[in-house]
Amino acid sequence: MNGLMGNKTVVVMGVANERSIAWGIAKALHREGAKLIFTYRKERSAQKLRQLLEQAGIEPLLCVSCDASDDASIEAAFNEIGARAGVLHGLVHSIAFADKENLKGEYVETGRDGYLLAQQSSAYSLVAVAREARKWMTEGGSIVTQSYIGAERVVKNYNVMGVAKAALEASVRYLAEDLGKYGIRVNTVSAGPIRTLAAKGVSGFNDIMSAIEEKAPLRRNIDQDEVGDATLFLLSHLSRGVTGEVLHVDAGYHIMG
Ligand code: NDP
Ligand code: N5H
Repeated sequence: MNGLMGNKTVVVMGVANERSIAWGIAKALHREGAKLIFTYRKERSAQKLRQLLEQAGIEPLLCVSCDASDDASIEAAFNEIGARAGVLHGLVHSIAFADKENLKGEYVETGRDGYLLAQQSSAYSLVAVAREARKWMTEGGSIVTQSYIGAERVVKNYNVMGVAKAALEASVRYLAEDLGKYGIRVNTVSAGPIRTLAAKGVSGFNDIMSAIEEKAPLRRNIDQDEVGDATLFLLSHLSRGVTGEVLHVDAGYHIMG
């Protein structure tokens, strides 16, 4: 067995390009010997992914399309994944979506459609994929999702996504209780801001990064590789006693008043 993840198969959802948090996670998992399966939504992401895998010399077990806001798409993807892999040991959920119009101004203006879009793509999607993935986690497993401090506190402009991340973190706890009896753990990483495609063009992103350089105990921002290593820990045997947890990978920013 080679590395921390030797003989383990992990599904990674949410690589859009080389800046994606999910790509930082995939690199860490590959380094530690995991067999990898990827899901994507847009064809553009699939093309990027294939390029990245080739450049990095990673041979995936499977790449399959999966729209996390569509139950039929999730079911079809996990049926194909199960048929190929037989057993799954890990799942990385690195997916969120909200309408740009709902990521600025006042939260009180959020309409029903925008609220539901954020919730179903960013929070319910974890519940739906956990339900499908657990069918193949017959040797126990570990599920890790990505959150942000806007789940716990009011962060300007995060608005509807803060409420979706609060639901995501509560879901992590309820899923941890449900799946614990099968030896499946469920945790989340709460990352500091990272310049990714999803973060592109959102209001206030640069100001938040500067505030962290000033205020965080480590006086710097964090990167995809640091989130990758922390997620690797939560997917590996090293974290076998940890479930239902929110692990902050944010240079310590969350402890500051
Ligand atoms: P990316 O833009 O790189 O990744 C976002 C991913 O979400 C894309 O791969 C996109 O796929 C996917 N996605 C969105 N909606 C769906 C859907 N319905 N079905 C399937 N896939 C979907 O950005 P990040 O890496 O930054 O984001 C990953 C996670 O990290 C998110 O949950 C985000 O909230 C979280 N996070 C990010 C932080 C940051 O500062 N960047 C900080 C803390 C948390 P496609 O393009 O193919 O649709
Ligand atoms: C406080 C902030 C800054 C303001 C809020 C940002 C929220 C970002 C989250 C969501 C995921 C962004 C989003 O859905 C953008 C889409 O409307 C448009 N973009 C896209 O469609 C691109 C092409 C695709 C790849 O994006 C998705 N989502 O599929 C928070 C920041 C400091 C930290 C941050 C950026 C957190 C986070 O959760 O991502």
